[in-house]
Amino acid sequence: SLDIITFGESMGLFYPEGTRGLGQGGPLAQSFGGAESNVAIGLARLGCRPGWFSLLGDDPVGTGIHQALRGEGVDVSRVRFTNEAPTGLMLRESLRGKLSVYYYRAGSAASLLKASDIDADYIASASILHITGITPALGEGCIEAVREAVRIAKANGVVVSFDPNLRLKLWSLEQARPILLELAAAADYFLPGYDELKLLWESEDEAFILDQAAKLPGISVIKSAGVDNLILEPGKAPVRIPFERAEQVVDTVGAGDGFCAGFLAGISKGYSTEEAVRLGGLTGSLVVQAPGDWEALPTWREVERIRGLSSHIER
Ligand code: KDG
Repeated sequence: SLDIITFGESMGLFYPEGTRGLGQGGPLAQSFGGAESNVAIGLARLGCRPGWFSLLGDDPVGTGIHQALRGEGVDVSRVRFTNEAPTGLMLRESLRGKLSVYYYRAGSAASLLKASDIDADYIASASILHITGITPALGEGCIEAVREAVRIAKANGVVVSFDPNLRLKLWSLEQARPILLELAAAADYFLPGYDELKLLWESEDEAFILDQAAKLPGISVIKSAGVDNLILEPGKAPVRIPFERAEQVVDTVGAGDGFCAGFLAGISKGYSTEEAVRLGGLTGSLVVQAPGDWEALPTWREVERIRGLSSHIER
C-alpha cells in the first residue's frame, strides 16, 4: 500500500538558461513542476511510496510528466488523460535575481478535476493525504475535489497534511482566505510559510499569528525562510528549529515542496515532529541549489551522506 497520496496540477515548465529574459528569444530549457508532484518525487527519492494523480492533457507535455513521475517511482496508476483540454504550462525567468512566473493554465486539463474524480478506495489505502492550496484555486470543481478527498481521508483515519501554497496569481486573497482556513482547520499537519499566515490572518503581529496557529486542532509547522522553523502543537510550548542555510541559492521555487517531502518522509518513517522538521529543513535547503522545482531533491543515500558529513564536522 502507499504511504502518501497527493494530487493536483503538474505543468510543463520552460525557462531560459542563465541570465537571459523570456522576451529576448533564444533556447528554453524544459522541465515540469507542480507543488504536489514535486512533493511526490521528493518522497519517492527518500524511500517512501507516494502516489500522485491528476488530469493531464493527452499531449506530449502530459505524457512526458506521466513518464517522468513513473520513472521517479511515484505511483501514477490513477492519473487520467483527457482530450478536452491541454496540459497547463508555466514559464519562468530570473532577472537580476528576481524570479517571475507566468502561468498558461486557465482551462487546463487539471482545472477540470472534480469530486467524482476522487477514488475513495485509493485515498483510504494511504497513511497520509497531502493537499495544497493551489488545487482549490483552480476552480469550483477543484475545490469540491479537495473537500471530497479530505472527507474520505478523515472517514478512513488517513492523516491529512496541508500546505496552503497561497498563489495570488490564481485567486484573490478574499477568495482564498475562507477556503485555506477551512482546510487548515481540517488538517492534522498544517505547513504554511510565515508570510502566508500574515496574509491569511491579516496581521503583522507575530504573537497574534502564532496564537491563531496554536488554536488550530492539528500540528502547525511554520516555515519561515531565513529564520527558524516553528512547531506549534496544541497545548504545548512552541518549538523552534534552526533554519538550514543553503550553500548556494540558484532557484528558490520548490523549497517549500522540498520541505514538505522531507517532513512527510520523516513522519512516515516514525520520526518525532522535531526530527521530521529537521529532515524537511535539510531537503528544502538542497532543492534550491539547482534550477527546476525538484531536480535537486535528495535521495535517502544523499541525506545519509550529508548527515554523516555534518556529524563528522561537529565532532
Ligand atoms: O511550489 C512550487 C510550485 O509553485 C510550482 O511547482 C508550480 O505548482 C505550481 C504552481 O501552481 O505554482
